[in-house]
Amino acid sequence: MRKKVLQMSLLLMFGVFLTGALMAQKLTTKQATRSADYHVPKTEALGRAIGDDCSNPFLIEVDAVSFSYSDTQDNGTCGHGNTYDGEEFTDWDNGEDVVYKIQTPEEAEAIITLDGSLSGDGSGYYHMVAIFEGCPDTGTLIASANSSGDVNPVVLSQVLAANTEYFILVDYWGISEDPCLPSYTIGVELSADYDLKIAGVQVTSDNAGDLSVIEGVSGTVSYDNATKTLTFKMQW
Ligand SMILES: [Ca+2]
Ligand SMILES: [Ca+2]
Repeated sequence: MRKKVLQMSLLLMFGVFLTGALMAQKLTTKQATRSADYHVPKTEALGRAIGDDCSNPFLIEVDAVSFSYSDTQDNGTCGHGNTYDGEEFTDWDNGEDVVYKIQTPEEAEAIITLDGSLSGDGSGYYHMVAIFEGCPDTGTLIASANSSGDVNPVVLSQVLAANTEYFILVDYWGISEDPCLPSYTIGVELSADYDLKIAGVQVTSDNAGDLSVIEGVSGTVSYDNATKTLTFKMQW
């Protein structure tokens, strides 16, 4: 019996290994069809249109956490110029790009979702998203993710510090006949876990406004993290 279980485990492990290897091969094949080392000519002029670069970015204005934002660009990154094209992303930033600026009044976890269209030549997904503290060419890269040829949407999760200027870069593995991401929707969700638990339940930006949803908590209970105030409104 034990031998059989062992055989099955080995078989399962081999299967997982094989699936992983096949997936890796698939991705490599897809990416290999995309010519490398081509760069869309860099745009030097600054801020011709909103989103072109960090001198004139799309602004994501966060008044309070929790926070939700969504923006759809029907022309994608097209027409916004290849402003940012460095070494750190190899080919993933050599096409036209768009920039967003975000600042949060309190520390929060950001989940950034970039839902991009298929490439202009229909061969796959070639978009990427990155977050920088400061402008992409002079600031510090915090996190990035790309579509690896066939991953869409691309999701990035990152804790943002309070009152700090961050820029989100949407970029593309451009080639001469397909220099920009044809269209996309970007979503940003901010939420926070506070240093407080009630009845064993974590207080977050999502439930702070009405803690009576927690089992065992009655009356109207809320928490304001800015002033660290827990408010009970008892009913007599
Ligand atoms: Ca640009
Ligand atoms: Ca670029």
